[in-house]
Amino acid sequence: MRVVYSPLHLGHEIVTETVMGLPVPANEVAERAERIRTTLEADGGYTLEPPSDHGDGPILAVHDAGLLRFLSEAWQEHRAQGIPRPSLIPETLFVRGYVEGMVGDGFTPREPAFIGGRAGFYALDTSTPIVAGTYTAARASVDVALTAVDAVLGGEDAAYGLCRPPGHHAGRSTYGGYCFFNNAAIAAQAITERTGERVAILDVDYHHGNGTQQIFWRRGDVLYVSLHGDPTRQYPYYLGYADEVGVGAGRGANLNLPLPAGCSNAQYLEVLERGLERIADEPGSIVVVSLGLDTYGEDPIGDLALTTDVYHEVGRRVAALGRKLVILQEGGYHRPALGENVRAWLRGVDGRPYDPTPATGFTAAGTRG
Ligand code: OKP
Ligand code: ZN
Repeated sequence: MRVVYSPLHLGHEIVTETVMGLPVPANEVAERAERIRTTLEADGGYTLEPPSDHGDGPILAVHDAGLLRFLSEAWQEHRAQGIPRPSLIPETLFVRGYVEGMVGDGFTPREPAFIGGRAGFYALDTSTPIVAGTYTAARASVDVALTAVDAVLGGEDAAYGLCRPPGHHAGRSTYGGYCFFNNAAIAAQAITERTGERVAILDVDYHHGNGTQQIFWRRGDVLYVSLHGDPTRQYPYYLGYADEVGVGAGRGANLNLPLPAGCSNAQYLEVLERGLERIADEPGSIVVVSLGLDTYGEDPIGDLALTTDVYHEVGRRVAALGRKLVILQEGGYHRPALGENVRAWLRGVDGRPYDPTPATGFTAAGTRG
């Protein structure tokens, strides 16, 4: 399988994130992508290639021009305004209460000039710091996704984009949840434009892909199916409920499958079947997968109980749809097992058996050997 990877992610070097106002060690760190890369290289069945530059066009087909401009300028502005901080975190967030009863009634929200307020105009949370290399990394991550699309449109059955930073929380005009541009949405949009076909997105990250849902909410040509921790207890909290089905032409083209805490492999596979049945009902030859491994039992921010061997089975079942797959990396924060979990998933897609790499000390059951 072709694997697209860019070292430019290394410039998005995050040391701490803030959670409920306090700094904690960052989860979405460069080591994640490096662990995946080295594990796939050691496997020998994957050929790594760099992304090619796809320009602004595919980003602007999905995102607001203001978000792109903000992200492209944010770090320099932050520096120019003389703020001696290692990263840019918004001072305020543009929450709905500011303008409740005003929007759509002769009032248009304005983007401020001061960077602390400007960041909050676009941010969803305070856990997504911007550093010197963030924009370059986020652009490379989009190009990784689009190069994986090129591989599949060029005839490959499946391609894997080792995207970092991830994308599925980024909305039309918002960044957050460690995401800046919505790689999967940009990929799906590019596929619909280039093939004229319908596209399905299967999001198996532990978190609901609120950005992807929002971008395609009114669209009937892009189906969004997501399995995730129930938003009553889990980020992104405000979206991801089962009764969110889309509107207008998009009605019925959004399927949320919330999962209980402690969800086992068997329970998970049952819910997965429902998602796959919905995708099988949909016309189209390509599925975009938002692949998160934060469903793993040992994930520091997830609360499901999946083990490495189930990822092989999930990959196998997704491939059994008989569609071409553009598989894009999202989350997964238990770094010691992350590479193996991705490798198990991809080997399932390839129809190759999975045995743990001995050197990692991990068994298929996910316990330290
Ligand atoms: C991104 B992706 C940790 C709070 C973390 C943000 C989670 C973003 C997940 N206590 N909040 O979907 O893996
Ligand atoms: Zn996640």
